[in-house]
Amino acid sequence: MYLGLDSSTQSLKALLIDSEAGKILSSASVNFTTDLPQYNSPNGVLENKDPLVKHSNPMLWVSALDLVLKRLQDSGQDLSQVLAISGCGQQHGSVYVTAEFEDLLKNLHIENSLVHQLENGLSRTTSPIWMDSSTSKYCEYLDSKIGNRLQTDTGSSAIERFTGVQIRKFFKEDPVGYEKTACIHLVSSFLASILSGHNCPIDFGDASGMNLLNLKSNEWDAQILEAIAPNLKDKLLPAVASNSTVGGLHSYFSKYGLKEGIPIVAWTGDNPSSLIGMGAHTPGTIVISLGTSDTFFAAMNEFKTDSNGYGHVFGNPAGGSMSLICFKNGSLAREFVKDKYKVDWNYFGNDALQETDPGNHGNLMLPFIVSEITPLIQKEGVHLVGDHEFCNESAPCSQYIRAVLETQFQSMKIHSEWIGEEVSKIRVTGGASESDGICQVIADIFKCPVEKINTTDSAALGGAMRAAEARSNQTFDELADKFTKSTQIIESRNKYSATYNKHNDLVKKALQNL
Ligand code: XUL
Repeated sequence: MYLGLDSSTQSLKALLIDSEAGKILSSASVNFTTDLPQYNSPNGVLENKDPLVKHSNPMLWVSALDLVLKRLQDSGQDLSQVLAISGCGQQHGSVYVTAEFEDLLKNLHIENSLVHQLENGLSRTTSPIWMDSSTSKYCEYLDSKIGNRLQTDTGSSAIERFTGVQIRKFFKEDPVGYEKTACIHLVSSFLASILSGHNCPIDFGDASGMNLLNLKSNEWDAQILEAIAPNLKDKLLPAVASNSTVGGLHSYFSKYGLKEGIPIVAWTGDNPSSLIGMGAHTPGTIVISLGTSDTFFAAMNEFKTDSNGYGHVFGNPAGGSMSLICFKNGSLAREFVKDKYKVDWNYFGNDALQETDPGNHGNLMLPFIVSEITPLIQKEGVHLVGDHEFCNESAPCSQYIRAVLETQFQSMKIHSEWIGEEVSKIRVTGGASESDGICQVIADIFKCPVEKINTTDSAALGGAMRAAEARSNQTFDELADKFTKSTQIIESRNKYSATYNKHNDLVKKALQNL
């Protein structure tokens, strides 16, 4: 048995697999809003007056770790059979710990909760997460200090949510807190550290979301580190390959029936983990993940960066690189339209699309319910483009539903053009991917078949598969064959090709006019 965990924005999930039999044995999950209301963090985020600031309480994740393992144990599986554990976390979010943190980890006692024993080990009580976009001035600074090399060496130009500029903001706003910080973690390495009982390194996959790792050498970039904050090198452990074993399970976790000392394989980011869990570890398959954020990612044949600055290159946990593009207004925008017109998901993802025509007669909706990452839009607002009736909001609601979906996926196609690699299929995951109607829109816009697979927890599954690959003789190809078989294929329809070419031009123009 191998165990995979996924600490995402809104929940922590655990998934147990039998890697030989190709079976998912059990899963458990903790919802941050409903299961841990005492943290006052609806959807996993702390409230803040400034809409650009998005922080979370790291103790929420720690509390969830105890709870999810308890729930997994209660599901009746014999956890002493688990041979190794890995996992992943929401990307970019950073956790700041003091020099005492490592002692607290080492001395964890089975009789107390993790939160009770670790809460005094933080040098910053909150963690900026990927939704934060309050660092534009630090991005300008970093770009001016490092120039174009920032993108060609780290895979991304300076990005608001990336950890480098978040660290600089902390150093500038709270130099004493920064000084007290002995080690800076990502969500992934923070949770791996708790399992292992010592500070664990960040893997190449998640480290690429920091603007600090030189992807040519896979080492922290000395010049960038210096530009961010003093002595930063001392606060980061050297990054490691994703299949490294970073520790053995601390005896604390024997309270859940797990065996002390089983290997902990380096944790990675949720998107790199999903690349594995979707069976997309080799080039040719794109993954579109429709979650809190919509993400687009794929293994890459060659290292190439986005001259427009929106796309990223991350380390692929299976080796080589992967592309990633993140859209913050994913399900948020779909939910906004669904709620505005008081319809249910079935109507949204099926009937509304039957009632309207592909291309929507050129009617578009650019929905920025929160500030957007791709393209960078700091001001919220919903923009309607099209005929008089549509722009006056007097068209049937089905048109607004088609408009939001088509514009989102066309924007995704436009913003992924820089990758320029051959694609044979798209695999979809996340809530909205269950709708055949939505998958058909994706297939028609991308002109490519869309496949569904039978797990919705691809990031947690990727964690379990990565643990199995690193600690057994099974390869990712073999594991993907067993765990990621396609269950349904939705073909793209040639007859709409010209309609969507025109639609592509319209969306490009609308984006330029924003
Ligand atoms: C990726 C990103 C998000 C988070 C969500 O760059 O910011 O997809 O990883 O958990």
